[in-house]
Formats: sequence, C-alpha cells, structure tokens
Amino acid sequence: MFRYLTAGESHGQALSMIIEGLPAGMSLSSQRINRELARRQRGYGRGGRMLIEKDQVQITAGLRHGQTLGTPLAMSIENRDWLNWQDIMAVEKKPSARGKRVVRCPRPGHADLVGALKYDRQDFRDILERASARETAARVAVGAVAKVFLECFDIALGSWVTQIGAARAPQLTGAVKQLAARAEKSDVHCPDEKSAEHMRRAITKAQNAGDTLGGIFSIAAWGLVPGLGSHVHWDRRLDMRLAGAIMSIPAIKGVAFGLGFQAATLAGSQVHDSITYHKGASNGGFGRKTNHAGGVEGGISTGEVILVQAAMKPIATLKKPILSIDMSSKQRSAAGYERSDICAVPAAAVVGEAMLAITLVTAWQEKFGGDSISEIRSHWKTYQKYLAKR
Ligand code: EPS
Repeated sequence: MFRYLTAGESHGQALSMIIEGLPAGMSLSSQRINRELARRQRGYGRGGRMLIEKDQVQITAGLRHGQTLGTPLAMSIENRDWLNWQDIMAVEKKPSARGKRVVRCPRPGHADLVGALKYDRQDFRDILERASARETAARVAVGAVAKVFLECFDIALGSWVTQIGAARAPQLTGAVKQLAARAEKSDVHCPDEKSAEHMRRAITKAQNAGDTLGGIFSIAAWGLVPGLGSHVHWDRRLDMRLAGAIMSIPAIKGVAFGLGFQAATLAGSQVHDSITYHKGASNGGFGRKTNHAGGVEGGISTGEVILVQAAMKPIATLKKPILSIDMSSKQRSAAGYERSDICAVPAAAVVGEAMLAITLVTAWQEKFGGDSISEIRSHWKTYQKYLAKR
C-alpha cells in the first residue's frame, strides 16, 4: 500500500522522501515531478525565499530506466538556501554558531510555542524549521508520483482559488477541467480574471500593512469509478480520509465536500443529487444530475468529480508582529519575524492536489490490489466490465 515519509528542515540541506508500496512497471521521470514542484513555487504574494529556491527532485532509488521496480522510491530536493544557513543548521556540533539566529519569541498561530513546550526546546528554531511549510515541497513530489499512478487509469486532478482574504470570486461555473486549466494561467490561481485582480490588490494591501492573508481553494479529481472507500467503518470512509489528508496541510482550518456548509442551510430536495441512467455510459450508466455531494456518498466515491474546498488561515509570520512573550525574560514582546510569504493560498491549492492524489491512490490500491501496473489495470478493466453489466 502506498505510504510515505518525509524528512527535512526548512533551512537544512535537503528534503528527503521515501515512498513504499508503488507498483512495478509505472513510467516515471524527474521532469514530471519537477513540473509539479514548479507549480507550487508560483503565486503572487510569495516571499523572497521562492526567488532562491528552484525545486528539483533527485530520484536515488526505486526507478530503473524510467520504470518503477515495486521497490521503495527514494527522492530528495536540495534547499538552495542551505548555503546561507550551513552554520546555523549544521548537523554536527558547531560552537561558532552558538547564539546565532536564536528565536526567543514564539509566533502566535505557529507551532513555535506548543512545539517547544512539548519537545523541551529553548530555541524556537528547533520547532519552526520542521513546522515550516517548506515541507509541502516534499508532499508535492510524493503527490506527483501519486498523480502519475492515477494517470495510468485516466484520472486527473486540478485546483483553483476562490477567495483570498475578503476578495471572493463569484459562483464559478463550467467544467472543473476548464476551471483548473484557466487557474493555471493566473498568478493567484483563480480562473476568473476580475476576481484575480481583486485578490492581487488585497495581497498588496496586506503586504503594505505588514500583514498576511488566507483564503479558500477548491480541488477536483475526475475520471473516477464508483466504489472507492466504504460505508462500513468510520476509518474506511473516503471523505473522512480525504478530509484528514487535506487538513494535514499546514494552516488549513476547514475542509468541505461539494456544497459544503451551504448544504446545511438548504432543504433535502435542493441538496441531494438525482440519479440518472444512460445505457452504455461509463460507470454502468449511472450518474448524477448535479454533484452537490462532491463525489462521495456514504463514504464511497460515486464516480462523479470529487470536489473538495479547503480554507487556509493567514500565515502566522507577520512583518508587523503581534504580541507574544519572550521565552527568557517572560516579558511581553513582539513575535519573531523572519522573511515570509504574504499569502500562500495558490501554493496550498497545489499541495491540496498532492494530498488528494495520495489518498486516492491508497483507496485505488485497496479496491484493485496488484503489484504491477498491468495487474492493477486488468483488475480495473474487469470492474468496468462488471459495472457495464449492471
Ligand atoms: C515558511 C517561511 C518562509 C516560506 C516557507 C514557509 O520561508 P523562509 O523562512 O525561508 O523565508 O517561504 O515556505 C517555503 C520555504 C516553501 O518552499 O514553501 C514558514 O515559516 O512556514
């Protein structure tokens, strides 16, 4: 079963990833992964760090002549900024670095204080380096591998931003594939140019005020089959697993499917998606007239588009910091500030795609099993034949 671990501090030498449970015979290239890494680095409102980093993956195990072997896939991404942090982030003892860039005042909203209390650290850097969203570059690399897996079964994913701060796009209509394609052309990842302009202005305003902004994005996956996940146990429900995966992205505070919270305000007749039947159509001919459910009913995929919305809080590192407490003196003091992003919602949407892809791969493997891509494909084809007979 697809599972992964990441390691790495934000200003350490590199991020490292190991994926276990990949089938053999899957075509993969660093170039494909790098494309996803570049998407995560874009976005109006990013800080100076993204001018330093040019994320590139190095695959060191698990691939031979461009094909997976069914063995663990090992990858790393170098942190270019490491060159500026070699002493401070040295892995071996470095007396000359003692006392340099020590962070004494925790940022409200970040993991600094709770992490330092839990792990008994005096310098908040020992916490913030790993709590940094730099780690999401590793997830996007893993997610790119998951996407390649899903592409073997004609499944694709995309995302778009619907809100940044108070700047909100109107109800966006159109096929998800097109919305995602339009978002790719926008530096705020928004398919609607008029709203994008409002979003840019909101980010600039926050920047001038020394502040930060959060927002809302949508993620979609299409080309699925009905039957991923299960209604029989809480931990097998697909929506529960997807929500947990999206919620694990730093700064995400809310996750919703389809209509989301709006469904709570409407009558049942307005919410539930009527079932349709067209002989010969995919998924046994069964479909839904609308997709308010967001592609999951009873914890099981319906075969319609999986549509998830996620809310991101504003970044906790503020140029004009809010009050905190100095760890040594216990006196009130402004929270620590280091170079930071103003808004990372467009990047978070790309991370959301990665987490959605990873979760769908595990659900796919549960349903179809198999140790090689060809074996999984044959199980998938058999299931499609079965569906066609329903
Ligand atoms: C982050 C702070 C900034 C961000 C970083 C997340 O980094 P730095 O402190 O080096 O300026 O740019 O995000 C990334 C490095 C990235 O790759 O997304 C934080 O404190 O969470």
